[in-house]
Amino acid sequence: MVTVRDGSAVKLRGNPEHPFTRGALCVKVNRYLEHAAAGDRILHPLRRTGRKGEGRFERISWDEALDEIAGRLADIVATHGGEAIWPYQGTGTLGFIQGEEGRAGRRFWNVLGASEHDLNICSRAGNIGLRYTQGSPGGMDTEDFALSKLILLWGTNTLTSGHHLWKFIQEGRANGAYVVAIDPIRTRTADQADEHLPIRPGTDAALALGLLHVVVSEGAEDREFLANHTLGWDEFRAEIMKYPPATVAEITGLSEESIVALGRRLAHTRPTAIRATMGIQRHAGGGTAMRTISCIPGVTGDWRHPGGGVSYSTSAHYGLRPDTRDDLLPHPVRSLTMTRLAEGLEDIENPVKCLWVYAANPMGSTSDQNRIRRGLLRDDLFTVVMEQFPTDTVDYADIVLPATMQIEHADLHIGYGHMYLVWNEPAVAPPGECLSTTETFRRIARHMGLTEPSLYDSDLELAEQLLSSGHPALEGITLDRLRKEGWVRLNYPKPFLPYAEGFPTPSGKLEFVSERAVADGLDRVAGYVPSRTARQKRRKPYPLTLITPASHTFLNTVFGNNPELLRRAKNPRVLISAEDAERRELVDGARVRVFNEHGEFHAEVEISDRVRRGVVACEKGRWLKHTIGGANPNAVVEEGDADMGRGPLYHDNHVEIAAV
Ligand SMILES: Nc1nc2c(c(=O)[nH]1)N[C@H]1C(S)=C(S)[C@@H](COP(=O)(O)OP(=O)(O)OC[C@H]3O[C@@H](n4cnc5c(=O)[nH]c(N)nc54)[C@H](O)[C@@H]3O)O[C@H]1N2
Ligand SMILES: Nc1nc2c(c(=O)[nH]1)N[C@H]1C(S)=C(S)[C@@H](COP(=O)(O)OP(=O)(O)OC[C@H]3O[C@@H](n4cnc5c(=O)[nH]c(N)nc54)[C@H](O)[C@@H]3O)O[C@H]1N2
Ligand SMILES: [Mo]
Repeated sequence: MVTVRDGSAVKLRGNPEHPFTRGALCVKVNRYLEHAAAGDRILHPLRRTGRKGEGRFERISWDEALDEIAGRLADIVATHGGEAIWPYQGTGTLGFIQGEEGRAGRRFWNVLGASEHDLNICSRAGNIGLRYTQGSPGGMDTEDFALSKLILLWGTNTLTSGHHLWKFIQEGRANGAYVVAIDPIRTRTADQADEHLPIRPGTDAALALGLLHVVVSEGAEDREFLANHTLGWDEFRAEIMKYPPATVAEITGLSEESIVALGRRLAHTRPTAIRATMGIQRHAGGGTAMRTISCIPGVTGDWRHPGGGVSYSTSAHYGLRPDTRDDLLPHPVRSLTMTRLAEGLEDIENPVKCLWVYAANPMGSTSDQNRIRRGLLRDDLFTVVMEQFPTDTVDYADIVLPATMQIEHADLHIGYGHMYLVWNEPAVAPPGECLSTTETFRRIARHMGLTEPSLYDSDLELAEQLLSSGHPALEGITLDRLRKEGWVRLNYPKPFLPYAEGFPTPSGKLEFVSERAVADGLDRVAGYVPSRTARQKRRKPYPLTLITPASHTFLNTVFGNNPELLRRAKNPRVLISAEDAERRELVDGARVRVFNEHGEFHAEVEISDRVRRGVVACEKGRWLKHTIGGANPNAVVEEGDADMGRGPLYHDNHVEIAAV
């Protein structure tokens, strides 16, 4: 809720009546108004005057910018074909009108025949893994954690990356729930849990199988559920039998006792809720890890109990279907993969001639930073960046277009951790000459003389189209009502049993074995695929496993230029165990380089018992230009693929550390 005085936003607060947030904001969004009014905000179109990467620009008018863009795009389409354009859309906003969920701008790109953009950077591997088992990545209503008796926080840092859930966990605890954090790092969430299992990275599927081994040994599997609601139990049971606790202790680096103890708890505690978010799947075996973890409630029957099941994301429950008008494509086009930006920019057969970046900051957020830089330096690449701030990516742009922020444009939002549809009414007029994503594309289309009428649909028309998908979750939810009430809960009962009427898999059951997985070249039975770093325990010359999780003070790279948040975040730190530090003669606070064959970044060493031996951690989200050494952890992240959907490998890299 924004208070406006004389046309300016003067106060921002959460709405205390919102059932999920109850008015709480996070440390970052608390500073949103200050951020929107920041002195470095981009307010006008810019044209590059210096060399690429220097970040020197001159102010130009929108007309000049549109002239140049229209000319260059028409030229590229005529000479190289539309597929030479890569519309590189990121997660800067997840809105259905302005952002990636609605695939804003795609109708325009379809008319030009631009390449498809596969936005797989965040949660894809896990989504696919869950689809094999459950048929959908959609899981529990997170509010139902208040009903759970055992809560596993598995590869998720709730208090940092999604703190609204915490109050429901606390409600569950008040009713006797036991909370276990499973994370190689003792995060602030792990600190608050009843128990922390410091698992070796990339071995979670083995732990899932080991826990189920104990469940089966206890005779606690839900036979009725297995018989009527699952597929392939005999085969999956045989897989489980390969993972007795002693073997799993060996693989995961956890004690056999702790595995047996948790297995027994799991065997005898109904309902058990598993909150597993994106941390686990940023690994070479990450899709499989989510697939196998999601088999657990199939064995325990937790899906039949309110407060039981798996929670990864709720976004699949919404049923909004953006109409990107793929019928407008002049011919089928290739798809370029977001996690493979460096590779895409190196393609000489079918070169990318225009990189159009919006709501993304690949210089800071994407794997293999040094190769991306080389790609962005290409003289023959026409780069346009739609941005709010002079990010590291903006420095490489030919043309920069000033973008609105949340308080200045209309949008329709879902959540991936809750069940409400939210309307975002603009509170103030955009500053300077900033334009929303939709308005920017409407203006370019008009400037290019494009006649397709749907390119000119207004934001409210787009919202109406989204809401009229006919999905039962949206029944009775009109735009009028949303605008009046601000948010509306989806049409689902409370508590919510998402799979009470069966699973949306081919068999209608929870599938421990999957023919679709076989067709995709994967194992038939859910099992264990180690991550790269778990596969090679002692790989020289880069023996340490680097994890790069969410930062408490930044949102990916958003807010990475906010002076107060930068002050609080202090210098980047790399956490290392005392044994690993000692072996390298590193002292606490020393400046080090973290490096491998791909590059290096600098940080201060923090010797800490929060990380297990062999594991080091440094948070994501730093701007290169505001960081010592001018690089962030993505300089050492390999541009490789997870086992599903070509997901990224952010937590699965080998490094070495040395004093500078
Ligand atoms: N404050 C803040 N909040 C955010 C974000 C942010 O940048 N800052 N980003 C937002 C976005 S876009 C996303 S996708 C989510 C991401 O938020 P999360 O889903 O929480 O993902 P991560 O922070 O990548 O990782 C979560 C935890 O997984 C652990 N982990 C890493 N590897 C493994 C493993 O092999 N096994 C296990 N068991 N654990 C492992 C990490 O140590 C980390 O503590 O957060 C959102 N919320
Ligand atoms: N090492 C490492 N790297 C990671 C991760 C990790 O765990 N470790 N996590 C990954 C994850 S989960 C994600 S989702 C990606 C995020 O990576 P990206 O999708 O590249 O997103 P951000 O880095 O947050 O940059 C978003 C940019 O969009 C701008 N922006 C915000 N709103 C708008 C808008 O309405 N319009 C326009 N035009 N611009 C806007 C912001 O100013 C910001 O500069 O990063 C990934 N990078
Ligand atoms: Mo993300």
